[in-house]
Amino acid sequence: MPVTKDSKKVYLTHASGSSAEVYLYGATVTSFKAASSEGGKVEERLFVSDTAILDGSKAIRGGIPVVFPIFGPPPTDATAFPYHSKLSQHGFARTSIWTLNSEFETSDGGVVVELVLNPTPEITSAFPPPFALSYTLTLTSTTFTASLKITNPGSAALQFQTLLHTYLSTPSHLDALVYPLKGLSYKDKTRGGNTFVEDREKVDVKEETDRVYAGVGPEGKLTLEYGGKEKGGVEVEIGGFVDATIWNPGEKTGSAMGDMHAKGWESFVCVEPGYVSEFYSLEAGKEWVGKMVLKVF
Ligand code: TA6
Repeated sequence: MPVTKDSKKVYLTHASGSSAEVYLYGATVTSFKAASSEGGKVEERLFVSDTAILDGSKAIRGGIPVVFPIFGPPPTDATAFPYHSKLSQHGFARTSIWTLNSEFETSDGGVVVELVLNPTPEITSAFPPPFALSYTLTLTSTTFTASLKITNPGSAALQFQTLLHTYLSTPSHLDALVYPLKGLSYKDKTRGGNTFVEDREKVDVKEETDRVYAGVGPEGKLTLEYGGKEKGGVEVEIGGFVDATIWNPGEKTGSAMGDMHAKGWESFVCVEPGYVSEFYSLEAGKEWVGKMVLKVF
């Protein structure tokens, strides 16, 4: 069966042997297993902490958390953002229960599920602006596509930030490289949030890295390459999103995280397509789509 489900998760299985899993909680994808080429060894491509909280009491540490309608800490300007300023870090999408709305196969055998999040009374009490989220996930033999459609059914503009907080598994963070980022400006959260211009052809995360690069999209592609003997990696194709955060907490920050297993930070690089450098203002009745395609190699 290409799609099965239980009370907590939806399971996608492709004829090639690739697979994916997504929690209804936060619409958090927690597994994408695929071979680098047809007939190759099927391997897990996402990182989820061994000590991730999976009972719905906290955002899942790993996989692909959905960030909406804010990225990072809430804005401090309560006049400009009376509702966003009261939200928790990264917003409520990643800690809300989504609904499986549809499932189907494409003509070339891709397995597709759509999850939706519409305002619940709890959400509306904290965030009154109307919105509708539709999250379409597509699995093929070597790719996984996440497409987030944000609709504004209201009569006023909807302000939002959004991001797919993708934890890509790596044999070691020490020889992982992300490119191309050279020439892009980035906000460095490890250096007071100041802005710099990337001068490296390939960016490593040997030190704690928390950088929001602007101008990666709206159409673009980043590559995460595993160095060393285990050559391989993941291409991250971006559509709609204009920014990308590159994050690895390193030992000091990582070891202080209650839901990060010991040395967990050595096994992932976050490559996070987003629209986060500013708030997007979605006009009444309009929709916006952000898309990420993971292609393993
Ligand atoms: O995307 C990077 C980041 O914003 C970091 O600053 C760090 O806070 C990370 O997200 C994880 O945030 P979380 O709320 O999931 O602990």
